[in-house]
Amino acid sequence: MLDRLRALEQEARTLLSAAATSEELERWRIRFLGRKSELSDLLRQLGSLPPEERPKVGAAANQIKSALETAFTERQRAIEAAARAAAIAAEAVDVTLPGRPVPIGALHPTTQMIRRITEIFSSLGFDIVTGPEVEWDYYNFEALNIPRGHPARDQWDTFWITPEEESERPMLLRTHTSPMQVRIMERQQPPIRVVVPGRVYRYEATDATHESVFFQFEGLAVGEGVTMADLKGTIYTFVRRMFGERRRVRFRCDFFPFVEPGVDVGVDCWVCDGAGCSFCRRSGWIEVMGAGMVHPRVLEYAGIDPKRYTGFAFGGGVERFSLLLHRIDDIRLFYANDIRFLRQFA
Ligand code: FA5
Repeated sequence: MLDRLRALEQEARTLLSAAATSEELERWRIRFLGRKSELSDLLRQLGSLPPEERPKVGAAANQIKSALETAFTERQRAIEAAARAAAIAAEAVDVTLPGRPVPIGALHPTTQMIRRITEIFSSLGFDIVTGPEVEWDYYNFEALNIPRGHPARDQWDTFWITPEEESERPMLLRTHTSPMQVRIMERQQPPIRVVVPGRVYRYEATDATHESVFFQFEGLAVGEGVTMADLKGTIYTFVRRMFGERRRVRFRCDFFPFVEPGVDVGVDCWVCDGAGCSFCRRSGWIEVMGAGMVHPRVLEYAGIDPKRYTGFAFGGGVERFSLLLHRIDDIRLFYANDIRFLRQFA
């Protein structure tokens, strides 16, 4: 029986060191230390041994049992520790992995262009102000020398706000930023130098160069002795900073009811250097904005003495500048929200 006990211990130790998981360990425990194990059987048979052998074999059997129990506990601790280490390793952060990119937004091309325009005028001493998009008919038309029935109103058809009562003054979505000329002059005496960027609305069919909602910028300078030379100097500087220092600028007569004289401002084509190409429609020139000397009647409307003060005003389309500078062929791309288009300006 002693031999059998020793052989059993040997076998148990070999298999214990091979057990790698807690399931294998449990199977081992049932097999070698469980109630139905061979060792328990042998212990139960002690009574049938001759009395002189009993103490010796009994002591050896009990010693083997407790030795196996100790070995089991040690093995169990080792397997648990290994499992914990594996779990920690699985959760570990690999600090050498490259980071995931964080999506970063960018300014809309129209916002970028407004900033570029206003930065140039700021550097020339102009203040930047904004005004209401919902405007009285008075500021959008009347005070700009465009009375009711004036044919120029057809050029700037707009969206009207339905009045709640017959007697209410007519309101509309402004068709240009020019109403701010009057608003500014009403609240400030000269000298005045402001630029007004903002959204404007027109009731017209959209196409590659026309939107019904778009942005303009307005400029106004009023003071004593302000002349057409000041207007030209300001626009020369602005146009060259915007379109390139080598550009030539052309002023041609044009009509806007709120300026006299009125001009349209052209720049020689920067694609062909004025020779004529498909970009400038073979003319060599590109029209970029309207301008003129503030009409005396507009000064009067705003409460400024036209005998003492004179001024100039100018205005242009923000998207038109982007179209021209980036050679984009359709204005509708700006507000179609196609991320592939917008990303090109990021
Ligand atoms: C005006 O709106 C005048 N208020 C400009 C002005 C200001 C003249 C001060 C004199 C003194 P006009 O209607 O031409 O003018 O519009 C000015 C610019 O707005 C145009 O040159 C064009 O670039 C842009 N624009 C006009 N209509 C549209 C449209 N439907 N879509 C996009 N841009 C437009």
